[in-house]
Amino acid sequence: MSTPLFADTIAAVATAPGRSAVALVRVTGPQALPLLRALAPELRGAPAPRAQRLLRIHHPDTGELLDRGLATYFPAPASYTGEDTVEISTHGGHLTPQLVLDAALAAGARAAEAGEFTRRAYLNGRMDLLQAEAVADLIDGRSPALHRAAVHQMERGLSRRVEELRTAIIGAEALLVYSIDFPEEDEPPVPPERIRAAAEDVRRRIEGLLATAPQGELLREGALTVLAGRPNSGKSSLFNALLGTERAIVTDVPGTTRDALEAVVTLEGYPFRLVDTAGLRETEDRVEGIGIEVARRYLSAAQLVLFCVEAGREPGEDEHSFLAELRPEATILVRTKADQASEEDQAVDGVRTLRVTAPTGEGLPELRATLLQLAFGGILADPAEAPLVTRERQARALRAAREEVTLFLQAWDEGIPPEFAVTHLHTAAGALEDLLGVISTEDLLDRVFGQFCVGK
Ligand SMILES: Nc1nc2c(ncn2[C@@H]2O[C@H](COP(=O)(O)OP(=O)(O)OP(=O)(O)O)[C@@H](O)[C@H]2O)c(=O)[nH]1
Ligand SMILES: [Mg+2]
Repeated sequence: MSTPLFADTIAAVATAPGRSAVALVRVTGPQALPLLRALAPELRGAPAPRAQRLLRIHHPDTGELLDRGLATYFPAPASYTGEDTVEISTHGGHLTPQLVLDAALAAGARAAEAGEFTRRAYLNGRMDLLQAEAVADLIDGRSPALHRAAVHQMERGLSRRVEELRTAIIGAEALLVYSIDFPEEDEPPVPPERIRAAAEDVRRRIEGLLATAPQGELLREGALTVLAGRPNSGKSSLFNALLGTERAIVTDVPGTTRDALEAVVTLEGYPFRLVDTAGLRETEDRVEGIGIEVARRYLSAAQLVLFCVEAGREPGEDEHSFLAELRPEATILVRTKADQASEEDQAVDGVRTLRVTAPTGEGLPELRATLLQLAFGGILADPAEAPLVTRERQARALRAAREEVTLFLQAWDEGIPPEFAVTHLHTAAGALEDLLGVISTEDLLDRVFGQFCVGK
């Protein structure tokens, strides 16, 4: 067996603190098994790998009985971290897991830092950096859609694609090196068009992955959806109806909502950041004026706008000109209070319109379906579970790779000698290696693992 990378043994409570049936204390490192023996002197011989064993857990110094728990021994390398690992399921609650952890520390373990288990898993070659990020997404993700993307990424969906790209670049590099090494041959060993085509193909595939980045960011952040319209047009009522709770104050006094209210809601498994805003009108009131300013700021950043106009009321000049400023593909004209007007309203040219009655929920299913389609249509249309670029780090590395391949193509077309042009391909492959974490710096690892929770 290879020598372990880490000499020290670390321990942490891997479950969230608080009242619960069970909790998990994890220990990993070369001393994991001796440490378990120190906590459970009744243990004789080597425990069967990966089998649970009911043991009394004692403090190693005082001998005090702390709990009875199920311990599992995972010998290296078949463990999460790739090292000898012991997991002890203790009773939950505020005290017991902490006391068992203290006992493990007294027996010689060091308290693990956030993300340290996964960092070791990565450094011991149990997963690549993209998979480690997927683990974090799996823990932090709040929408089923991001969860699906994370599971896909944990199964190396994105990693495989990046590896294929890297292989393709290295292949093109090899063709070039061949021409550099045998310059005396009359016929170029590899036709220049073939090298150009290979590089262009790589660039297209990088573009394809990068094209998923906006969708990935949407899944992470939620689609910013802003409710806007004149005072009293029913924005807050609609906001509450979409949330399913009475979050915003609703009254018949125009100008009720002063500040922007924000809430995250999951519609059909996809995340939306809904914002209710102050009604738009000319006002002398300073507080209301500031609220309207805030509303405008949200509107300029909005991915989707629900522009509310009561059914049965002809939109005014102000509303028409406001609508004209919005992007039609990102706007829904919501005719609110549909219960108060039986007649269909005249359509506004080029603007998608829906009728809703917030208090009864009429029209809401159609509104939800439309929101889903507008914000996440791209993902919905591609059920093939295409890997998604979900983080800025990933997008940055892919952009760097694309840039270098483009520079290579320019150099190639300008007839720059291959031994110089090839450096761009080399750098492009390097960017993809950073993405996978083939070679990584401490600094990069701190950034990736610093956001994890302790015990993972
Ligand atoms: N009949 C009926 N009344 C509604 C409906 N939606 C809202 N209302 C009423 O319209 C009034 C204004 O509703 P709000 O939701 O507070 O309107 P708003 O656009 O948030 O108003 P501001 O915050 O002042 O800009 C309240 O009295 C609501 O009860 C509806 O679908 N049908
Ligand atoms: Mg309101």
